[in-house]
Amino acid sequence: MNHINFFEYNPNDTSGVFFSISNILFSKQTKYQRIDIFDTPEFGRVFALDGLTMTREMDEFIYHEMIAHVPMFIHENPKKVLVIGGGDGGTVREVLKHSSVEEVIMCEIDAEVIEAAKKYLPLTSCELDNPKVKLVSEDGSKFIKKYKNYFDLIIIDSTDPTEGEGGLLFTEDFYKSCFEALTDDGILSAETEDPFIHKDWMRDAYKRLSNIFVKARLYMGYLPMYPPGVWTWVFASKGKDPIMDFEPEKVKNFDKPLKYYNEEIHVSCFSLPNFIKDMIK
Ligand code: AAT
Repeated sequence: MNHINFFEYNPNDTSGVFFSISNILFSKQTKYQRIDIFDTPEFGRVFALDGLTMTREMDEFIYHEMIAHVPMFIHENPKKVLVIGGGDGGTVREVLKHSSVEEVIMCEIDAEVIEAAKKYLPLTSCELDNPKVKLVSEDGSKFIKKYKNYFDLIIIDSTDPTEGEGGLLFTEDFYKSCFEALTDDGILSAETEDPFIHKDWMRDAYKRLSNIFVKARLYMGYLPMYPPGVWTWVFASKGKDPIMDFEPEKVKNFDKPLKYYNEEIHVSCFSLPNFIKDMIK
């Protein structure tokens, strides 16, 4: 038995998960948060912020494919993409699978996350040195205000909104700035938490996005790395519909490998169970 364990507490501090650590690679308290990167016997390499799993090798592909490809396949020709947060690079990796993309800006508040990812998380950070990528270390809620009518796609890959800087990426004012930074056929996707332990945040994020955007649809996926194993995102646009404007052939003919997302998941992820429909009514 391995006695060096990682305990991850849910927000109420009365439940959580644990797993063994086989090797610690990096630990540091930065200006913004505590970063830990370590290997585990079961889940591969884990990247945690303030004691919460952000990504792990075994199943990060689910999160990153769902946040990126659902909106990417609806936009006809996404050229300019902004990723807010997402410092491990997983979302940028997925965005760059689309050959139409000319420029990706990743605005990650904590430069030390980017640095650590480049060094210790090669599987997610593999495209961060791509010449199409521009890395910015700024608060996304301030950075976004510099742009009007510029991005085809904005992806909000942020930490939980409970406290600290992460909260800035869940306000209606921030979503409004995103709307203004998008072109007329622009699309946004955002991570919007889970329907159990963060259900109020999920509902609020969805409602706020619905107030600002012409269309907003919540979608769902299975995600073992975040308790309780199911996760949601929101697709929001100035008109494009994630089902009516979907062309399954584009996904079928896609020339890059995808491990979770496919043309059937694209449609089915928008089918919500009754308890979630009730929550966001
Ligand atoms: N794909 C990585 C998964 C993450 S990491 C989210 C990132 O958002 C963190 O690196 C954090 O430093 C960054 N971040 C937080 N606030 C801001 C901000 N205001 N501006 C820019 N970047 C920010 C997210 C996983 C979801 C967690 C689910 N439990």
